[in-house]
Amino acid sequence: MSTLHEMAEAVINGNAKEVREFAEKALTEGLAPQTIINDGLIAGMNVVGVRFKNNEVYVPEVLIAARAMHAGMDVIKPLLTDSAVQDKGTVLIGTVKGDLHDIGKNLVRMMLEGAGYKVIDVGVDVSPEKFAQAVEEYKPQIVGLSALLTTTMTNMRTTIEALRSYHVRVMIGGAPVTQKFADEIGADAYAPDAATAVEKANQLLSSSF
Ligand code: B1M
Repeated sequence: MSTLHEMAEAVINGNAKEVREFAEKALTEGLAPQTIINDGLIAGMNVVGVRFKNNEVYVPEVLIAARAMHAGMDVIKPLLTDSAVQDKGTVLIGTVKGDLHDIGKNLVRMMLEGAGYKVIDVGVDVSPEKFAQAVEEYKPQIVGLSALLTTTMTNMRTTIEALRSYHVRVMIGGAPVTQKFADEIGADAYAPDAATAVEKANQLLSSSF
C-alpha cells in the first residue's frame, strides 16, 4: 500500500499519530504538499463523508477523523506557508451563519497563506453583520465565504447583501456551492477547491473593480 493510501486509511480510522507519521513520510518521499492533501488527507475524509451519509459512522467518528486530518495538515502547513514570497493582499474568510463546518475553510486559508496572502479567519457560524463589522475593522480586498449545508448556503446571499456598500470582492465555495449559485447571488468568484481559490483570488486582485 502506498504512503498516501495508508494515510487515507489512518484518517478514516481517526488515528492522528499515524496520520502525522505518514505525512512526514510522504514529505521525505518527495511528494508535493498539495498531492498529500488531496490524495491522502481529503481522500480519507471523503470516505468518512460517504459513511456518514450512509449512517455507517456518526458525529463522534467524523470529528475524530477530522482531528486526524488536522494532525496531517499541521505537518504540511509550514511548507505551504514557507513558499509565501510576498504580501499580496488581505482575505477575510469565514463559514456562514448556522454552519459549523470548517475543515475546507481552513484548507482554503492555508493555501491562501501559502500563496502570500494575509488571511483573517473569523471562524464559523458568522452572521452577515459580523462579516460586515470585520470588513470595517480589517479592510480586506477579498471576503471568502464557505458553506457546507444546503440550508446555510442561502446565508451567503444575505452576507453578500450586507457587504454591498463595502469596497470588497466576495468569493464563495463549499461542497453544495456551484458557479450557477454564485452567479445568482452576485458573488464575484466561485472556487470548487482550495487550489482554485488561490487562482480566483489572484484573478480578483488583478481585475479592476
Ligand atoms: Co457535516 N454534513 N453535518 N459535519 N459533514 C456534510 C456537509 C454532509 C454532506 C454529510 C452527508 O450527509 N453526506 C451533510 C450536508 C447535507 C446537505 O446539506 N446537503 C452534513 C450534515 C447534514 C451535517 C449535520 C446537519 C449533521 C447533523 O447534525 N444531523 C451537522 C450540521 C452542523 C452545522 O454545521 N450546523 C453536521 C456536522 C458535522 C460535524 C460537526 C460532525 C463535522 C464538521 C467538523 C468540522 O468541520 N470541524 C462534519 C463533517 C466533517 C462533514 C463531512 C463528512 C466532511 C466535510 C469536510 O470537511 N470535507 C461532510 C460530507 C462530505 O463533504 N463528504 C458533511 C473535507 C473538506 C476538505 O472539503 O469542506 O468541501 P470541503 O471543502 C473543500 C471545497 O468545498 C472547497 O475547498 C475545500 C478544499 O478543497 N471550499 C471552498 C470550501 N470552502 C470554500 C471557500 C472558498 C473556496 C472553496 O472560498 C472562500
